[in-house]
Amino acid sequence: MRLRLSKLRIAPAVMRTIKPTAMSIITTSVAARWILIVLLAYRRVGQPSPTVVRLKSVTSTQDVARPLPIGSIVIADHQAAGRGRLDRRWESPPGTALLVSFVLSPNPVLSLAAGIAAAQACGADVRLKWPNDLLLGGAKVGGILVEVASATAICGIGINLTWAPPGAATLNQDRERLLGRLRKELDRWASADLQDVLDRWRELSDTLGRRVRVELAGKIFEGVAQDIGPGGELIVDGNSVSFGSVTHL
Ligand code: BT5
Repeated sequence: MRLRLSKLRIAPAVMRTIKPTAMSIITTSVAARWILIVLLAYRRVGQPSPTVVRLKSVTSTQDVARPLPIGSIVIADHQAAGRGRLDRRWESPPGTALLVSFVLSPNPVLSLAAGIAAAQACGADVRLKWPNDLLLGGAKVGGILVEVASATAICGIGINLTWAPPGAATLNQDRERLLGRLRKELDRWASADLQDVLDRWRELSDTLGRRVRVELAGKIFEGVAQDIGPGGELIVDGNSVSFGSVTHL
């Protein structure tokens, strides 16, 4: 049976969806074979995956993704109220950026894992700045925002493609191809071992080894970013920094 099906060059993914009863019909008549192949191909190609939501304009992809089940992905051409951390705005004119939110299982180092996935999807020139920036040539080209809902984590990723605010960078890549690579990388890194995430983040980091300024609520200090701790916190001159803003000096 396998031999005969493989002679028809049916994609392995299609073969997996063929039930045993259908298998016997397939082999009884050439016409029935082709009808079934066309129907299966239509089922796979003709209907988009229900977990991927594509929209022209939203307030924020994070808001659309929040009630959706794990595995869902929301992509928009434009956000009227895109946001960063700490109530900051994320700006991008329509059609100039990859703006996407993934509904994932909560994970204490998801922001770092998503940074790794995004950097690897973008290419070798993109580096990571703690806690959530993607840098190209030292300028911000993208950012990660993880928001925890009741039993899910909404992981928002924005990457500038053809427009960036002053001082920021653009990646100039095809949005769909970038999204395809990002989905694969995120599949892998969102469920990777903690130690693998920490090790890979260290390798991609542009922050470690630098002098940095840390701004926490009402407190500013400078020091050398030495390492990240087991929860993804930044270690600056022996002090553990779990949130706040970091400037490379
Ligand atoms: C971030 O916040 O970098 C996280 C950005 C996440 C955006 C995505 S898009 C899809 C999903 N839906 C959303 O609503 N959000 C996510 P933060 O580190 O707080 O950086 C925000 C700061 O970056 C702003 O205060 C600006 O200074 C700057 N900024 C705003 N838009 C930018 C852009 N397009 N490129 C570079 N920097 C920008």
